[in-house]
Amino acid sequence: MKLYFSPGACSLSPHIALREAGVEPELVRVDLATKKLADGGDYLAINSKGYVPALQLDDGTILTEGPAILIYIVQNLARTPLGPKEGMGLVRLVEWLNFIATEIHKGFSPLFKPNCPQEWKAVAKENLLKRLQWVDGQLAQRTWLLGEEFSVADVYLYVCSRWTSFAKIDLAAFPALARFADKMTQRPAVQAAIEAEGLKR
Ligand SMILES: N[C@@H](CCC(=O)N[C@@H](CS)C(=O)NCC(=O)O)C(=O)O
Repeated sequence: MKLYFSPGACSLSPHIALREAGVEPELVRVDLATKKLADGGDYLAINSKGYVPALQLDDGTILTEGPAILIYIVQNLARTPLGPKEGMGLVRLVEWLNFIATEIHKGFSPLFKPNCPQEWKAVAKENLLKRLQWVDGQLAQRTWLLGEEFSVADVYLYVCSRWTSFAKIDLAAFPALARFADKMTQRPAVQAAIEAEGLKR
């Protein structure tokens, strides 16, 4: 199984989830600026959308879109549960994944774009802080996003929380989120993925 990734980007979330599932993926690094692979290959031939992550299954099938890949891992690969596979439980998981993808992940995006006007960045940051505040309130009441059950939604939120330092957001302002991120960092799958992506400080 091949995971197309860029160090520390949102592709870290399926990377961690795969390791949580007991799968060590073959990592293929993508240069997001040139859309080239380490061997000079064309990433656009793998994922014509040009962004990571993409997961290539052993039969050659390519999956894209982080939340869809996470659901695939939950339903097909996890040896120990990484979230509900069906019914209302799955609906709740998708509810969280969509929130993280559209409100948190994409909330950070303008802050990373050098060509984004400062006024736009300021508005984006204000909105993102509101969302982080809300998540902080949720985490103050539960162990994991789904309650007592650890899931791929926690992995995705953790990966986004790592971007706060780059965005000059003090995680200490969100104590429950900071505790959650700390707890996530202790997990062996997280440590292994961070090491494999060369992110260990
Ligand atoms: N909708 C996509 C978004 C993925 C995404 O934003 N990937 C970023 C890294 S976190 C990327 O590759 N950006 C480079 C680009 O868009 O050219 C998903 O959920 O998987």
